[in-house]
Amino acid sequence: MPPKKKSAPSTKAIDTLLDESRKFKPAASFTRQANASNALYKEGAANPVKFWEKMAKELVWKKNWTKGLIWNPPDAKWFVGGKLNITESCLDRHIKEGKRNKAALIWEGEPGDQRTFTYFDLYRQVNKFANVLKSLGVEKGDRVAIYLPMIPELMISMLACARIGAIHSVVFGGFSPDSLRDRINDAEAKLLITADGGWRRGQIVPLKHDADVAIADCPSIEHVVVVKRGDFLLRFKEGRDHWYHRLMQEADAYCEPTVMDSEDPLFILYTSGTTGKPKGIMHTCGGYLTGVYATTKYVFDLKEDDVFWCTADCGWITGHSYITYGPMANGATQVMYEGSPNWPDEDRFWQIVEDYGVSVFYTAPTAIRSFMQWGREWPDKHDLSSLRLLGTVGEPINPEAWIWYHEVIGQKKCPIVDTWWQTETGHIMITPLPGATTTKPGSATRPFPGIEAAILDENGKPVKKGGGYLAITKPWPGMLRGIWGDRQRMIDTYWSKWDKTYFPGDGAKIDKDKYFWILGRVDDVINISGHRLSTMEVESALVEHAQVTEAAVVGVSHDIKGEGLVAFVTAARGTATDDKLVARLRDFVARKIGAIAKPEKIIFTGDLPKTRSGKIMRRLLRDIAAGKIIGDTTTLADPDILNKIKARYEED
Ligand code: 7RM
Repeated sequence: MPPKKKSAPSTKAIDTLLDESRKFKPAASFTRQANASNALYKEGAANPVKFWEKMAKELVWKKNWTKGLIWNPPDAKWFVGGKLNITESCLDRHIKEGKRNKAALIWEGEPGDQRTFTYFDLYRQVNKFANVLKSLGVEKGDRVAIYLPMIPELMISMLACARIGAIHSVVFGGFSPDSLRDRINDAEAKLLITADGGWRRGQIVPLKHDADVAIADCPSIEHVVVVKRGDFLLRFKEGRDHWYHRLMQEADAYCEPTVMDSEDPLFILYTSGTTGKPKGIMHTCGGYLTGVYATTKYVFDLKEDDVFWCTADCGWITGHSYITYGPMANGATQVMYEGSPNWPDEDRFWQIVEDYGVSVFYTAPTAIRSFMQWGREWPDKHDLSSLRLLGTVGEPINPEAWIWYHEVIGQKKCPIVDTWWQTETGHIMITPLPGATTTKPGSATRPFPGIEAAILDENGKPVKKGGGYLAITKPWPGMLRGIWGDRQRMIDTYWSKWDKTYFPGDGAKIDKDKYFWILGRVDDVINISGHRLSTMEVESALVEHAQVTEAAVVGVSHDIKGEGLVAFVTAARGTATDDKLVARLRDFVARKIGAIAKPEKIIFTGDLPKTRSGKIMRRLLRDIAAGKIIGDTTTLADPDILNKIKARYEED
């Protein structure tokens, strides 16, 4: 007999059980100096288009736009008729307006080498490299693939493309030759920028070697520019391959910025969907820069003296928006680091914070959970008093991780901005405004001014209380303009659930103060006896237990309940992972959120399967729990972990 499944009532999308009631009011001392105040919310709500036009006016334009927005769902045009080259906002204006000798980029390599670029240095390098690209036949609208480690040349390459109107497609340096090949071929890139190698955990990442493997099957590639990062072995193909430093020696110092339409493409960035083929998300010049500029200014509260550090790689959207474009458009000083957080030791990040006096720090919950596991003795060894604001992005942050971040890293004095957004949204969408918004651990709080979001049910009706689907109900400047070469897929994925409303694919709940709590991907919602639960809430309850550092919860089919829960748990260092702990954890979950959420099974594992950007891949754990053949693992950071978990699961 097939299992009897009760289905959820159609109006109620997700039940929510976890209740977090701690609140953190901004300190008066922070509020007094903050870039944002509550008035900004009012301004955004009164007239979103006018609000964004005001933000756009703070950038450099060659020609003013005639209309703020033309909205033909799902197509938006922002700052219509406006002309600009975004590098003038990121570089030229700063060297004209007193920041010529200000440090733009303070870079540290994993082996400990350091390089600092003033705004003038960066401006020079970008201009020269733009001329190099031109000399190799790159023209406006051509695609350029970038496959580099986190070195200054990565940012220089991106900005040089933008200078001449070429569309960059950055491929994360940790991706395999196959992934690189598919992305180059999809975009038909003409030129590839790579390096002889990069450093990761003391090992050389042989980028040029991997690139050679990839481009053996890339007919569109005409030239390869190779940055010399070390003394790494490589093969050169005469006529096709060129050393970056050689070309730079001969390049002219100034490159006239190509005049771009506000709606001309700026870049493509591939994001892997749940099914195989990655989607080339397209962003344009005027709207995207306006969105990242304004969110950087108000969410990170940047001041002339700040040292900003976003720990992401430029291979992800976070690195595009909050390393290359947002901070540069704000004339900020920022730190860039090449390597891993636990090399040579678990305090590398805190050493960097101390050495450079980092004041605004932006990282991912997965990193914070690692720090927690490594223990507070590592940050405690360092002077972190320069920090004044902390941020998170990438996944829901469990309240316990939030509190740890607040107490151990922020020393109880730094506001935390939990920022929700996506590759597709281009910039931060839901976030506290530091100094203005009272925060609640685990909540991304409210939409950024000028952004309108809602929680809807399947039929597009607002969910008044509890959980549903997150929806963005008005167009915003940084919204994706398409998927490269596949318009229908963009419509199907994001614009088909409801009318004229964007569907990000996340579940969320709203509380009585109209705060948003992101519950994770809707694919991760499970149905136990007719209750639709977000696995994220069960994970948060588990992480709250002192002996748990990380947890991933998935659904498996269950004869009576329809679905039951399996929890994969990483225990705190030195914990005995025995049956007693299993019993304690099951009881703990029952107490925290209710008996319905008690896991059927708890499997202890040293690590969880994660994407290369650190997101837990529950889909693969679902396959293990269901005894299925494991699905596509190409985006997995460390495939070995999966085999270990599988063996553990089958043992159990
Ligand atoms: C910036 C980035 C997007 C997905 C998104 C969510 C999840 C990101 C948060 C979050 C809860 C957050 N782009 N996500 N930020 N969930 N709270 N603050 O990560 O395209 O790589 O991923 O990440 O599921 O849809 S992304």
